[in-house]
Amino acid sequence: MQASEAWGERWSNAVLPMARRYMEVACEKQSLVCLAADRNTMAGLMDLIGEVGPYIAALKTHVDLVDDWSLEKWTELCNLAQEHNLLIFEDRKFADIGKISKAQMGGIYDIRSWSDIVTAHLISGPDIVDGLQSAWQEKDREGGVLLLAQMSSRGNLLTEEYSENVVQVGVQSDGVLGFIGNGSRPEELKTLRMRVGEQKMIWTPGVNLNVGDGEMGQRYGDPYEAVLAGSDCIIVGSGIHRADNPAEVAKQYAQVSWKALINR
Ligand code: 5BU
Repeated sequence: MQASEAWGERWSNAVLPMARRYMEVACEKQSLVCLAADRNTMAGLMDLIGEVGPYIAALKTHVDLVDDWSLEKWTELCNLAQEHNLLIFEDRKFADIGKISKAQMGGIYDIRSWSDIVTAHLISGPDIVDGLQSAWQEKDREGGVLLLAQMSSRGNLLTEEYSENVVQVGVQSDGVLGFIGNGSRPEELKTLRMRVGEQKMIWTPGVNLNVGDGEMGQRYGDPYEAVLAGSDCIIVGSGIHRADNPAEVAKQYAQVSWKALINR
């Protein structure tokens, strides 16, 4: 199926090249799954990507939780992700002023050189998006920022009013790929989608085929419901990487997410 057909208005309204790239990859793979690869060894990560690579569209990393991290091994991981045609998404949750966030795209991890997408809070104001975009530009790379408009964890401090303000600023900003929405509460996602409109993406953590409470305040909603409510990408971590057969389970998430998109 053509991306324009599957994604409809989201495709025709997309401004950022990264948005279309994601929609194309999702169509090729028939999967709206972003794997949250929260394993803390390089070998564990490589095994996981090797197993589930065919069933996912994006790879979400936390570069700073790996015990045996090295630039050489990380480059291998990025190459493997590229072989599987995955977007690489560093969930760094930048929050500082623009120039420092820009500098933090460098450093040892050099996130600007391999990430396609990063997350940011808008707590410090709109210049954070320009800071992150200019870090990619200096490396002649394209990227997209996902702003946290909601979170999946219980008791978080992202109030309705705050969320509305994030959306208001974010929809106007070319460097913004979209927003993080809370996958554990479909009704919150619906409200978010109404506010966001049809142009920007909503990516959602806090989804699992086993709905309910997770560890340390994490909450899970149903991935099918999340997509129907307006999510464009389901971010799944332990549901896949802790499963006995990650490939089989990743395939299930892919099928559920694709079916939901087509029905939407
Ligand atoms: P889980 O194992 O599916 O619970 O992993 C969820 C991942 O999504 C994990 O990497 C979190 O850092 C990430 N996440 C989240 O769970 N909730 C949020 O609101 C945001 C990110 Br933003």
